[in-house]
Order: sequence, then C-alpha cells, then structure tokens
Amino acid sequence: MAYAHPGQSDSLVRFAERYENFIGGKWVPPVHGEYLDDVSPVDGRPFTRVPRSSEADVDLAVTAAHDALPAWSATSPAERARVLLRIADRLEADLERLAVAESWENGKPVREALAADLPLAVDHFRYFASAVRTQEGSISPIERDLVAYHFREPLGVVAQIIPWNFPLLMTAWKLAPALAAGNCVVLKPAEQTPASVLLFVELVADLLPDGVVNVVNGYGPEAGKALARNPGVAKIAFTGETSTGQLIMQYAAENVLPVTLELGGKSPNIFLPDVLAADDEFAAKAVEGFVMFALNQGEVCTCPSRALVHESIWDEFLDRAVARTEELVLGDPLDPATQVGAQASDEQLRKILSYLALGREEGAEVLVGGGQRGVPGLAGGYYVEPTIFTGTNRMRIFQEEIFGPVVSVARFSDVDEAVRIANDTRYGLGAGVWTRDGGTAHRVARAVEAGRVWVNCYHAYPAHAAFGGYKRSGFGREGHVSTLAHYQQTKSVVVSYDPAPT
Ligand code: TXE
Repeated sequence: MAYAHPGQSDSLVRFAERYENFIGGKWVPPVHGEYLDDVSPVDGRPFTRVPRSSEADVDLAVTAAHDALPAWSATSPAERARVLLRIADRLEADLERLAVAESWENGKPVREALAADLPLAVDHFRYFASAVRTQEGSISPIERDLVAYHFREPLGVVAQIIPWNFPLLMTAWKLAPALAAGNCVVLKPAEQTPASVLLFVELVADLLPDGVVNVVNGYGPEAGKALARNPGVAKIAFTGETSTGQLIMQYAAENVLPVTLELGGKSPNIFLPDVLAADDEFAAKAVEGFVMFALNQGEVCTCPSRALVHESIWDEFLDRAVARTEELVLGDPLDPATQVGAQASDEQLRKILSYLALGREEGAEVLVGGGQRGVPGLAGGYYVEPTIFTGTNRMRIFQEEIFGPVVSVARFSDVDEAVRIANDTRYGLGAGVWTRDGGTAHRVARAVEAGRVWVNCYHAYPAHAAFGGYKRSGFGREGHVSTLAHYQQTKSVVVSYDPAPT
C-alpha cells in the first residue's frame, strides 16, 4: 500500500504552507519578503513555499553564525560528539516521516529513502561523533630544547551548498564533519528540495546552540552566490554541477578560501568475461550491479552511466540486463513497491529527454526504454523509462552527464582496452569492476582514474570510506575520518625551553 500523499488527511507528513529561513535559532522571514514555490515531481504541483533569499539574508545568517562561533568552537570533542549522537537518534526515531517527505519532494522511491538515504544520514552523524574523538595531535622534537606541537582548530563559519538529488544525506555529509570539527555553518539547500532540509532542522533545532547551524533558502545565482562570496565565510563546501563548481572556485578566490567540490561524473561499470562463467548467483549479482544505473532515477553523481561489457559475453549479458530492466517497477514514489520514481524537476526531465533524442541522432541503439512514461493518477509528474543505449565512447551520451535513468553501453576486447575506455572521460568520480579474478580486480581498480572504485558491488556509501573525485569531478573527500581535515586548520606552536638567552 502506498503511503498517503502529503495533503491527504492520513499522510505522515504535514508541510507548512510556507517556511522561513533558519537563522540564529529562529525562523526568520526573508528581508525582501519574496518566496519561491516548492514543486513535487510526483505530480508536478507546488506544495509549499520557501524564502527567495538575497544577500541581506545571507549577511544575517553569517553574522548569527559568527555570534555562535566562540562558544561552539570552544566545546570539547566529547561535547560535540554528544550533540551529533542526539541528532542521529532524533533522525532515526522519525525516519519514516522524513523518508516520505523526501520522496514527495525529490521523487525518489520511498523504499530507497527508507533503506538508504535516511539510515546512511543517521550513521554519518554517528560516525563523525566517533571520528572526532579519535583525533590526536602531534609533537615534533626539533632540537634538544625546542619542540613544536600541533593543534587542529576549526576554520570558523563554513558555507555549504548542496544539491537536490539526496537532500537529507547531503545535509548529513556536510553538517556532520563540519560540526564535529567545531565550525558553525550556513547551509543553502537546493531550490528544488528545501523542505526536507527544513523539516530536519525543525526536528533537531533544540539540540544545537542558536546560530551553530543556519539555513538560507533561495536560488543559486542569488542566495548561493551571495553566500559563497561573503567575506565572513572561512570555507565553501559544494556539491553540484561541474560548471557551478568552477564559479564557486572563482568566488572563493575573492576571499582566498579553501573549497571542497563534489561535482559531476560519468562512471564506468566494467563487466569482465568471467562474470557469466562464474556461478549463476554471481552473474545475477553483476546484472543487479548493471541495473543500478536506474537507482534514484539515475540522479546520482556516481550513476554507473557507462557500462563496458566484454565482447565474449555481450549478447547474453545484455539480454539479461534488458530483461531485468524491463522488470523494474516505475510508478508512484510513495508506493513501497516502486523502484523507479520521478525525476526531481521539470528542468531535469527536459534535460534527460533531450539526451534521449541526442542518443538516437548520434546513431546509438535503444535496447529498452527511450521515452517519458505516464503514471496513472499522476499526470503532471516527471517520469522517464529506464533506458539502455549501445554505442561508442566518443558519443556525447557517453561523455556528458545526463543525470537520468540512462546507461550507455560499449564493448571491449581486453582488460587494457576496458581501462582505456573507462579513463577516456573528463570525469573521475566512481567506477565499478565485476570479476571473480582477484588479481584482475585489483589491477583494474588501481588503473581506473576515479576516487571511488567498487569491486563486485556498486552504490555502497559507508561513512567510513573516503568519497570524492579525480579530474573534473572535483577535489576533497567526504566520509572517512580524513574529511575532518577539510574542516580544520593546523596551528603549530614552537616552544623553546632552552634556559640560555637566544
Ligand atoms: O546543479 P547546480 P543543477 C549535475 C547534473 C544536473 C546538473 C544541473 O548533471 O543535471 O548538475 O543541476 C547552487 N553560486 N548535478 O542546476 O546548479 C544551487 O542553488 C552558488 C550533479 O541543480 O550545480 C544548488 O543549491 N551556488 C550533482 C547547488 O548549487 C549556486 C548534483 C547545485 O546546483 C550557483 C546536482 C551559483 N552561481 C546536479 N548556481 C552531483 N555531483 O551530485 C547554482 N548554485
């Protein structure tokens, strides 16, 4: 049975008619009084409104964060860890409601939000609560009477700009390490999915001192740009399109700020010949790994959007892949049986449809899917059929990020060629390799230019593994204890205890 839609009397979620910015622990209307519509991709209708913020709102938020900074940055790691653990508990206790809200706002299947987005977000807070307590300093013995010791200090007020594909998980990925390290935050959600983030803030507001976390809503070139250029900000963490990341670097240069960027991808998923020769359970697992191009409707920066299949298994593997793709249940995202939901926005829908047309123009063959799909009762929603193209790696559908349930498949004849094709891209975020041969798996994993390589699995995002890009996919890492360093600066104190005057 599908969850009731927000707006229906028995829905788990009640969205307010209008939200405000969250600044200094209070809900604050936008200075210029403007709002924008938040549209559900499930049915294409607006369901709430959020501030269309300007520079004036950003200034208020950065000031509030600075007011909170002296006290928050002086807390002990143990105190901050306790706050993060409480946030995790709150999220976990309200997991189902948040999952329904996010599914409604983003269009993702509620089964994914329940099984992945929310549990991973909870775990991220728990992981960084632990990670920050493991940090040790270091002492450098320089001379007999001269020593240097090192502190890791918070950076200050951090700007975080997040996208719409995983609103709550991206909130967790950004907030958990920043707060653990003792920073205050001004976060800008994507204009397509602000309400999930605001529900989260509403839920945990009383656990945080006022001003430690502030949320300013609005459009990227308005609120986002103003935030990234604000002179009170000490760092920018961004996830989004590569071209926006380039702008963020320009803004950061104005105030000499460190940035971390998690950008686009065109991740290769490599299927070696023994995938079918091995036992059938393994073959079935590999086919599931292929079909993951449709997870989250393909709106994942690591979407395995290029599959490379060995020529010896080409026909049989693709027959199985097509059959499995045809079985995917597309429909109302709030129905737990649904495996493919709605694309996040009308703009994204149009972008994907234009690539489906482009693929055909380029001469790629459509094995399955290839168009928009109507869902009964949800006429205004943004639904696209999972689509498999075959073609060659020089085609634009192999080179450009589509960000939809679309995979472009090419064949290869040996491992070296697979690696060559895998690396023939400007991106370097994720990659997959499927084989029972351990040596080949390691060799390919090392040779592929990507920050995250999955072997015989895909789309696993444990908090304890570093995640981030090579090449135009960005730099900096999220997850893993090493991420704390992106939110800290090092102070060395050099001490002489030589009694002789210098
Ligand atoms: O991204 P943007 P969009 C890719 C994907 C998608 C495409 C466009 O291919 O089709 O990007 O999506 C804020 N200054 N990814 O347009 O614009 C914006 O408000 C400051 C990959 O939504 O990069 C939002 O909060 N901020 C990706 C955030 O940046 C600005 C996830 C991301 O929006 C800004 C999403 C500006 N000038 C899209 N312009 C991934 N790597 O996961 C926009 N923003």
